[in-house]
Amino acid sequence: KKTLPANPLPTVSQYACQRRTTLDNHNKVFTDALEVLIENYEFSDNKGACVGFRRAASVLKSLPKPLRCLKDMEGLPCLGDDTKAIIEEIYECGSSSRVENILSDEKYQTLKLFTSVFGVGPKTGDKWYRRGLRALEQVHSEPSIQLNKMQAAGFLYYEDISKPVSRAEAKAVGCIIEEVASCFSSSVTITLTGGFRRGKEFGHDVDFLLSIPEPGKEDGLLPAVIDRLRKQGILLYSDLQESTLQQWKRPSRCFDSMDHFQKCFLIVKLWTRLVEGHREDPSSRRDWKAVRVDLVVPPVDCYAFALLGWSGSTQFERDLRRFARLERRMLLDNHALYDKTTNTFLQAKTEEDIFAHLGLDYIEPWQRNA
Ligand code: DCP
Ligand code: MG
Repeated sequence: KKTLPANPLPTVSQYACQRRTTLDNHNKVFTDALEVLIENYEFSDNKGACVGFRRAASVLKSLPKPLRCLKDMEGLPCLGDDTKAIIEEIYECGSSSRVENILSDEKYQTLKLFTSVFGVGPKTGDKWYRRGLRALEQVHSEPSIQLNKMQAAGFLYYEDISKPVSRAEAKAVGCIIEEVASCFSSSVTITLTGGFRRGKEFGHDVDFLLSIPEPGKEDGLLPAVIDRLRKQGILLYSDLQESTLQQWKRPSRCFDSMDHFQKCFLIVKLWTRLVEGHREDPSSRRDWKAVRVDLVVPPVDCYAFALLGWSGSTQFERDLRRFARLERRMLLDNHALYDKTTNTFLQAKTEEDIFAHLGLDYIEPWQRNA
């Protein structure tokens, strides 16, 4: 008869959706280092290399305490040889030479700067870099560069929107959106999603789901919201995307694909006096701040899927979909859950319903910071 060890280590799942990951990251030294590598691979569009490091960083974020020795890594999933070597070097030298080299690399620094502009992704950033441009000023004063509407707004409001948005600012934005949306229909509900729903105190934007309980009533909601914001003089930028929902379409296998809901990406002018706890700063030149806001309007029968999909984190979403596909033969996206065994769509009214369909314990939003 085999005897089990007296105190077996709790096993850590390879899937973020089977772990509880709060914002209390005990292994920040390691995950910060891995995130530099991930970002650098994203700049060079090396998806394969990103995946492994993202999963490794996510496992480390879920641990209840700091790794104290190399032995602590034994039995943890998703830690490849590269990751282990980096952790080992940080133990021994306090930092990783591979990470330090990236941090001091001119191309990395420049792409980080360029992609910090709203509307500029790695491809555009790389194009500008190859043209010899190194500073935002240079891009702006280069006559041969045609910025699109989004990038032009990104440059115009760069100072504000490159700063983090606080929870108090997010709340103030929520009040404004609620007010303008209720003019369209008194039954509109608005839910804060994204990082703030996961308990973060700061974000790069504010994400909201807007919903109207009567099916089919949501058409026209976002145009009306945008129109009202414009009339109030607080709309600085808007990009409205009409719904391209095809109800019959099976959820795609593509993880990072955008969903098909009616949505808009906005920049709004937030009067600082509307922000709770705001204190007048006499040295400040302006009494407002530009804030990035995303509004999404899913139809009622998709609401739970949209809420789960927009609450993140991105890694948590990736692993939910991967778990569904590989462990349950199901396809999950922001619209629906499809069971390939029975060829049926599984309905859900709440996020709890979706976890139950997947045979997963419910993970609260603040435990999804994978
Ligand atoms: N999302 C996703 N896949 C993507 C982009 C987004 O699953 N490729 C989901 C998860 C995100 C949510 O949408 O949590 C909102 O996107 P944000 O980029 O606003 O991410 P966060 O709100 O989590 O971060 P931040 O606090 O920086 O705004
Ligand atoms: Mg966000």
